Amino acid sequence: MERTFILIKPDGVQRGLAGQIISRFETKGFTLVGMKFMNVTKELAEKHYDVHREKSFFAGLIQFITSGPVVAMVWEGEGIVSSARKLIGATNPLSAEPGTIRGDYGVTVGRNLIHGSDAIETARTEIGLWFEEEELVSWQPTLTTWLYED
Ligand code: DAT
Ligand code: MG
Repeated sequence: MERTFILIKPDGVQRGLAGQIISRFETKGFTLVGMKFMNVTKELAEKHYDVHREKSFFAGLIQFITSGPVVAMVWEGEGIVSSARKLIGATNPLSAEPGTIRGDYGVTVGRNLIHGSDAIETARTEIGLWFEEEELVSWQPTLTTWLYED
C-alpha cells in the first residue's frame, strides 16, 4: 500500500490546527502508520528541503521550519501521495481552493501549514529521512472493508 510523508509545520501547531488537520486525513479514510511531535534540527530541515537549497527563500524556510515543534507523520492508502497533495492544496494558500487545508487555513506561502510529499519516490526518501523503520506501525484498521472493495 502506498505511503506518504506529511508534516504539520510550526504555524499549524502554534495555531492549534494539528487536530483538525489530522482529522482530514482520518476522515478521508487514510491510515496513520507513524507520528511524532518534535523539534526539527537545522541539519534535518536542510536535508528535507535540499531541492530548494539555491532558492532565495531557502534560509527563511529553514528558519521557519526549525522555529517550533512540528508533527511528522506517515500516512497510508491507495493513491495517497497525489490525493494528499489535493487535500493540502496549492503551495500559495491564496491560490489554494477552499476545502483544502491551505485554502481554508492559510494566507501566505511562508506560513502554509503543512508539507506533503510530491511523488512516490520523494515520499520514500522523506519517510526514510524522518522515521526509523521501527517507528512505523503496519496495521489493518477494521474499517478497511468499508473503505475498499475486495
Ligand atoms: P510545496 O510545499 O507545495 O511542495 P514547494 O516544494 O515548491 O511547495 O516549496 C516548499 C516550501 O517552500 C513551501 O511549502 C513554502 C516555501 N516556499 C515555496 N515557494 C516560496 C516562495 N516563493 N516564497 C517563500 N516561500 C516559499
Ligand atoms: Mg515540495
